[in-house]
Amino acid sequence: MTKTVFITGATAGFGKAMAERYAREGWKLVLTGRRAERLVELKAALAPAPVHTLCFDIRDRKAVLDAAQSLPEEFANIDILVNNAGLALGLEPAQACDLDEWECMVDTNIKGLLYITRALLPGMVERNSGHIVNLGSVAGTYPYPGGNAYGGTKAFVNQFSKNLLADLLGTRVRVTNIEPGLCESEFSVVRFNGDTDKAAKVYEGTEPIRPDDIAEIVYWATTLPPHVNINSLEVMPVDQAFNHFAINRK
Ligand code: NDP
Ligand code: 8X3
Repeated sequence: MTKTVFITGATAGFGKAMAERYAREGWKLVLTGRRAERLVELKAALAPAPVHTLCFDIRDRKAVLDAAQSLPEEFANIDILVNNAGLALGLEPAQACDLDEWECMVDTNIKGLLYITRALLPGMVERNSGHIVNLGSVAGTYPYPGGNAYGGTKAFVNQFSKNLLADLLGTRVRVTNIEPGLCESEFSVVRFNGDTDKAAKVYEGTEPIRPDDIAEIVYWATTLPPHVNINSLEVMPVDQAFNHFAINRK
């Protein structure tokens, strides 16, 4: 039977690359995002793959729950939920951050992820089959200046993923937290509020991960034999590594 993958934030970056990857393998796809025109374009580009699009803001609890309820019968049994929609806003030190931006990251990266997970998880448990893939980040483990609330939201994703596994013991539902490092997508354009020059500088002179790389990793993790669960997977470009502790000297 053809399987169904539900990808949030499929209008750009990782989500779009994952949509293309699963479509190539003949999966049914439910693709979400706020930019309706991009969903229309993506569906056309993926044709003849069976695609159902849902346009909603993941921060809107009612919209999320209504969208999940509205799935047509042929797309209703979700085999994989990829909680990918998310964003970082700003890179200012905490004391200078915009509280609205912090709230937006919490509402999107944490609350939105919770809404759609809560909506689709019961069906997976009932069918005793399913896989939730969360997009965490290296920022959820390793602090860096300006990472503040964004890193905090991704630390939540890490811990929530592991706690889901605790609750799901005894079922065949899998949970994986993918934690990428530097990857070129629209991520930095969003982070710097549309400043494309500033965003391009993040990747200047280096070879970042590409969305296709993440799509390949997610596809691999979700097509392993059903008794195997990748709990978490950190992935960085070869051009990225760790730094030493910072010390303030007087
Ligand atoms: P992009 O900015 O390229 O894509 C983000 C996607 O999320 C878009 O499709 C966007 O759709 C969707 N989205 C954002 N906010 C909302 C919202 N309120 N409601 C619905 N959809 C929303 O970023 P990436 O592909 O790079 O990032 C995907 C995920 O991976 C994020 O969770 C990010 O934190 C994480 N990540 C990214 C890394 C990177 O370096 N790029 C590294 C580590 C993790 P639309 O605007 O149409 O709503
Ligand atoms: C995105 C990676 O290092 O910009 O999650 O926070 S980083």
